[in-house]
Parts: sequence; structure tokens; C-alpha cells
Amino acid sequence: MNTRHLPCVNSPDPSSVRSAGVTLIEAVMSMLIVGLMLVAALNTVGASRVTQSRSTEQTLGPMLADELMSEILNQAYEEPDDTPAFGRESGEFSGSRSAWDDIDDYKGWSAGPPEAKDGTSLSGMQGWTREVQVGWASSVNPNLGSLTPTGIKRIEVVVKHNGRPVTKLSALRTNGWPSNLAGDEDEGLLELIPDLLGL
Ligand SMILES: [Ca+2]
Ligand SMILES: [Ca+2]
Repeated sequence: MNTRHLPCVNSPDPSSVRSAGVTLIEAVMSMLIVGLMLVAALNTVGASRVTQSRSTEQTLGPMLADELMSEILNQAYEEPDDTPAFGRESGEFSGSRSAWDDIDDYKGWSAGPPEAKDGTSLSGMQGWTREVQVGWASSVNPNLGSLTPTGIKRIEVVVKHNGRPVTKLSALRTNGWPSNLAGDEDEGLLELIPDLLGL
């Protein structure tokens, strides 16, 4: 009769088991620390990019608003060559501002990316949009709107970046000079109100 002897298996050394356990814990802890450091680094990079984007918006937003508002305020208060309409008159097309010659020609206009007066898109301005609203302002309280002509037009330019409003610039322009209101009489400009939105 053959007797088969099983190989003798020694029990693991308890000290080596403890050592392996400690090594595993150290590895896990190291991975956790590295992971936390990576998350912190990514958060820092993200915050830096947001700060950079906000800084760009604070610079370009007012510039774009100022440039367009200056153009509008340099137009006549009312259509000089045709029967005035509160909006664009005949022959003044929305594709180009070249023929626009009075303030309310800009009513409801918007372009993104922003355009020069001849309709040429401004380079490097992807993601930016300019919008204009023109309406009547109350002669009693110019902060309020009016559905009927009052002799005061409110112009509002809003600049958006990636769909988010970042700058609003408002101005009031008069035809004659209302004696009950203060402002720049020579220009017929009552007030110019800059507003950085969401910054
Ligand atoms: Ca016009
Ligand atoms: Ca007009």
C-alpha cells in the first residue's frame, strides 16, 4: 500500500502578515493623499481660469458697450431725411448699420459676434454679443418707461459673454431740453449709467 504524503505547509509568519497589511494601508493612504492633492490642483486651475475670464469680461464688456453707445449717441435724435419712424426707416436694413442715422434705428438690434458699423464682424470676439433697446422714458421720472412719445429716448446697451450679461450701459437723450431735469444740456444727454452685471 502506497502512502501519499502531503507537502508540509508552514503557517505564514505573523510578522510578515502584519508587514504586508501595513504596506497595503500605506499604499491606500498614499493614493488618497495624491487624489486629494490632484483635486485641489484642479480646483485651483479652474478658479484661476474663472478669474481670468472675469477679468477679461470686466475689461472688454465696458469697452464694447462704450463703443456702441458712443456710435448711437452720435446719431440724430430723430430721422433727418425721411418721415420719422420709431425704428428703422425705409432703406435702412438690419444687416448693416451703415445707413442708420437716428437713435431709434438701433431699436431691438443685436449682433454676436459684435460688428462694426459696416456689418464686419469684430475679430477675436467669438462668444460676445451686443444688444440694444431703445424706448421712450417718462418726462416726469426718466427711470420709468413710457408707451407714448415724451421727447426723451432711453438707450440701453447690454453686452453678453457666452450668453451671460456682463455689462449694461444706459443713456437718456432728449430732443429739446426739459427744464425740470438736470444733465448735459449741450449734448441733450441726461445721464449715462454704466452697470457691470454679475461681476
Ligand atoms: Ca433712420
Ligand atoms: Ca428711425
